[in-house]
Amino acid sequence: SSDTVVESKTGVSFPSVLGDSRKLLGIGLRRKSVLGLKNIDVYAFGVYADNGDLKKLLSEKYGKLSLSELRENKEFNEDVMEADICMTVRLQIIYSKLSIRSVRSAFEESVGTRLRKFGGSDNKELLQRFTSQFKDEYKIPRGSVIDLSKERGHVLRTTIDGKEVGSIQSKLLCRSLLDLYIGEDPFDRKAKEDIELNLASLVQK
Ligand code: DAO
Ligand code: DAO
Ligand code: DAO
Repeated sequence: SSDTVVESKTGVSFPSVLGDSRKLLGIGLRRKSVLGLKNIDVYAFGVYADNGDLKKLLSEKYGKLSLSELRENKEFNEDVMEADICMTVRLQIIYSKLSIRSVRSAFEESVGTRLRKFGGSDNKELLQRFTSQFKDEYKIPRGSVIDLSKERGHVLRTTIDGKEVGSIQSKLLCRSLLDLYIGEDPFDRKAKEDIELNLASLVQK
């Protein structure tokens, strides 16, 4: 239907709006190579941002640039990741054998790299605080929906199948998380391009 968007490779569908005002900007796939032998599809993701926040916080600075100027503007992307914009990254799990242990180690690798990059070397404790929250009793079978929602004031709220599992106020964590999807070395380049194009058209006046 017109109010969902389907990821073509996996058939997973995403609503085009979450809540009242978070708009879907792009969808993609998180893959991981195992032992250098094969790639597994771990989850499909959709990135959403609050339309009103985008306009309120970024239109004044960027609203008069053309689409192509915006897409080449590195500062625009930085501002999207740094500003106090409500956003959600929705993950829909595809890989059926996901253990908490592999979530923890993937997190240390992907998010950990960014925490060090943006926050300096002193973030071992922060990282451990996050991963220790991944309780071994959580179950994340194929089909699980994990929402990583950035709320007002850089609060990251995590839900699994609609049930809240935790919430952390950390600008550094929010920035690091968004970097996985729209930063310099994203999981899915095509998704990042789509997201940037949609962001640009939403802030245009
Ligand atoms: O079983 O060793 C293995 C491969 C599993 C790879 C898991 C990657 C996990 C990615 C993070 C998922 C976050 C919900
Ligand atoms: O894909 O490498 C990655 C990291 C994605 C962020 C994963 C966060 C998972 C939080 C929920 C875990 C609950 C057990
Ligand atoms: O410290 O209040 C707390 C509980 C935090 C729970 C954290 C859950 C998982 C956070 C995932 C971050 C994904 C980037």
